[in-house]
Amino acid sequence: MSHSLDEQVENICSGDRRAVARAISQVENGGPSSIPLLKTLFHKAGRAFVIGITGSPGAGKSTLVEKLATEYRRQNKRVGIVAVDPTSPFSGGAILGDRIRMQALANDDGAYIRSMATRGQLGGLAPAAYDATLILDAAGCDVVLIETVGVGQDEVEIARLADATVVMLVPGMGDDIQTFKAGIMEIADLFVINKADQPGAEQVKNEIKLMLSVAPRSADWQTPILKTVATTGEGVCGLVEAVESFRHFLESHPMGADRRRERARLHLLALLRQRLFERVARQQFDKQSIDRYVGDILERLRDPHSIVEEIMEASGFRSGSV
Ligand SMILES: Nc1nc2c(ncn2[C@@H]2O[C@H](COP(=O)(O)OP(=O)(O)OP(=O)(O)O)[C@@H](O)[C@H]2O)c(=O)[nH]1
Ligand SMILES: [Mg+2]
Repeated sequence: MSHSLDEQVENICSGDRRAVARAISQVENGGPSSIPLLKTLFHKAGRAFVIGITGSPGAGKSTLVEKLATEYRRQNKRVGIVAVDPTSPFSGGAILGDRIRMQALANDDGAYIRSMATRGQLGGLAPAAYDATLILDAAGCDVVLIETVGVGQDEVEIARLADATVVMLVPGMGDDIQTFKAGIMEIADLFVINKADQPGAEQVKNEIKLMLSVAPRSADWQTPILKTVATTGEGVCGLVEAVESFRHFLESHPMGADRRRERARLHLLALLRQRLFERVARQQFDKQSIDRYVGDILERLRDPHSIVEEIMEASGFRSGSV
């Protein structure tokens, strides 16, 4: 290990917030320099409990995350927060809002707050969020909270990184629950109905109950449905307790080990996919050559399979080997 890497790892593991922030930027930018760092940090991590919090835009995720983090800090736990916002063109503003809201945590040495809004990165957001979580874990965070807007595939993938996934709904969502059902509802370990100070919370609860009764998951874990008012902190302690119960459940139930295995498998496959693609892309791809290939396909001069084989061969893969 080089001297500077040694030092960087030491600073991260001692919980130095600037070192942590720099390391996350480094992996977010995705350069090859982050790989030796991630290799080393892997052996320093593995303790943090990762909680994914997902819900529709404006559901109150950031407000709740801040209250959760404050409660964990009260219990003297070190907390990392990763807010992932791949969709919003206004994320700059939202993140600024979060910063102001999270002022108390921003001045707390036991709390680490990070937003990620990178789009179009080769590896996608899920691997970047995974790496950020690894860094926070190595930095000594007991809990890492990942906030995502629950709208797309990215979020489902990020939810798979978490030990516990909290899906947040709000009163008056109506048809949204139907849309949510498609991908996000299935991944909930806990449901939270936030903005319970507004009318209709009980109705949402009944809709979730109905949904759970027709699509039961693990027979051993009763998915709780909790109500919160994130702005006042009402219900937050109950949520922390419910998450703690789920954590105990995972420790003693095969589901816990299954999830860890599945997560390691998905991450390994994602990395392999990314590295293979990078290898080919670095050597063979620029926009012009892609456009040329696409033109050939459109004019039916060549079929895409032959083109892929040609690209792979030119990248050093023997023909027929893949
Ligand atoms: N009445 C009420 N308002 C709330 C509650 N929780 C959050 N809000 C308000 O809802 C708005 C959105 O809250 P955020 O925490 O930014 O929501 P978010 O889900 O993080 O939003 P995005 O990250 O932009 O998707 C803010 O004005 C909050 O003050 C609640 O329990 N009750
Ligand atoms: Mg937010």
